[in-house]
Amino acid sequence: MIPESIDARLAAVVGERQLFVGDGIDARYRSNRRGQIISAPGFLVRPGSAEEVSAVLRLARELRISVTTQGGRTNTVGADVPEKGAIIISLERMTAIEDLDPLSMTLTIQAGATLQLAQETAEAAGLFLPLDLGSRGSATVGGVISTNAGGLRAIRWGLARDMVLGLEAVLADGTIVRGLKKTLKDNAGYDWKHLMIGSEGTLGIVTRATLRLRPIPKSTMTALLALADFDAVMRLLRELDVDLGGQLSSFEVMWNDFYRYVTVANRAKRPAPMAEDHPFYVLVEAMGGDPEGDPERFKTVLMAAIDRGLVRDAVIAQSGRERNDLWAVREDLLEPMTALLPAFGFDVSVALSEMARAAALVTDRLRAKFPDARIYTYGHAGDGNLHFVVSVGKGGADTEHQVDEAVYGGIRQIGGSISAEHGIGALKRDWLSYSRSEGEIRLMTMIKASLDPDNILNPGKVLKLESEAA
Ligand code: LAC
Ligand code: ZN
Repeated sequence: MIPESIDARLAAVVGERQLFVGDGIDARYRSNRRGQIISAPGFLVRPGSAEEVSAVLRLARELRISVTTQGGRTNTVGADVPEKGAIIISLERMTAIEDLDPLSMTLTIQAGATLQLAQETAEAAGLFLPLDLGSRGSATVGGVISTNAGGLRAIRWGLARDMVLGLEAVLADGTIVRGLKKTLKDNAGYDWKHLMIGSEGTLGIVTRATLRLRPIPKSTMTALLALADFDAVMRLLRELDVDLGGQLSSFEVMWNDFYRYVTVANRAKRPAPMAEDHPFYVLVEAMGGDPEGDPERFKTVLMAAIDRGLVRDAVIAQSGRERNDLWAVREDLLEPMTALLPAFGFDVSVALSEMARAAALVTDRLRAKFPDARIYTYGHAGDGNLHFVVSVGKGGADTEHQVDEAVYGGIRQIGGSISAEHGIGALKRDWLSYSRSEGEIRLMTMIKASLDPDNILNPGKVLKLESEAA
């Protein structure tokens, strides 16, 4: 008997129309977002259910072919790029909204649905999914869960992890683990879902999730503020936290270099909302339940901060359009950042008390190696999360390594994390030991070995295993 081909066996699981082989796989599935890593996967399957995902994994394990899961492919660290010859499981067909429970305030949705669809589904029911990030229109529910995305409102509502009540995931051996609970409290044994959340496709494949929703805020107040130094930024954070009565939901900081560069680059599209010569800018948003009183209080609190000299200038959005224009300063980065290529992006975190020192140290270390480096600094100040975009005029692996060393060496010195919210993926794997102890990495390796002994799930990501060639 002639053994059945892999193609035929995969087609038997997902159907011929949902299988693509070799060169028949569209280019967009083969590389990471910026095209730094390009791969030659063997197969792309687009399953329609957890059962199909399970059958594909059983086959992959039997044949010893690795699997990389893809959602919206907005990952910044190459966690969504398959190995040569691997099977890509794209969840893009699994987009169904399965249950919206207004009383429990939960949304159960398939992993391939976009974050935006989840947000809009909640809103249509008068509810609110607080997780929000620039790539909301393409990033998927499964993707934000498996990277434990943070984004723009983590200061108030936490990261993706904090919004997942229940999960369905498929393990490397094909076991479908169903735990779509709607309860906030569930201490019945190990909370296994947290192993899947943030594991970047290396421990299991998330197929459905039950998300925690909140009542939809009735007021949204947005302002751009200018400040003289980072001390003032931190003092403002503390004061707004208290003075806005818990309504502070975003606190995004931009160093002058970032603000100036982005507003000048986007000037043809929209004028800068404020002069470009302030050392720091903070985009503040608050959300509350009193559409009459909240904006008044917001204004009063900000005016008082100006009167005390803490804030040098302020623009408060008076309409939805003005709000979008203020957010665009922080979010409309595609063209300005594309103009910098080749460039390297960073996503680190340090204690709030160390943020200013970390930014200065990283800048010094970069300039020592690359005196003409262009460095743009911004981040989610309330979370200790700094982003750097660094352009040194050339790309390539050697340059990248030197730039990485300058940044991560500084973060190691300060005791921070080399990834706040984007994950480790393929691009940061070699630096994991800069912010995780030996014991931590050993524990991670033990978890990986126990859940995926054959290293089928997204190999080459997060951890460097002994079994892999040096
Ligand atoms: C941001 C992405 C880079 O905050 O995390 O814009
Ligand atoms: Zn970010």
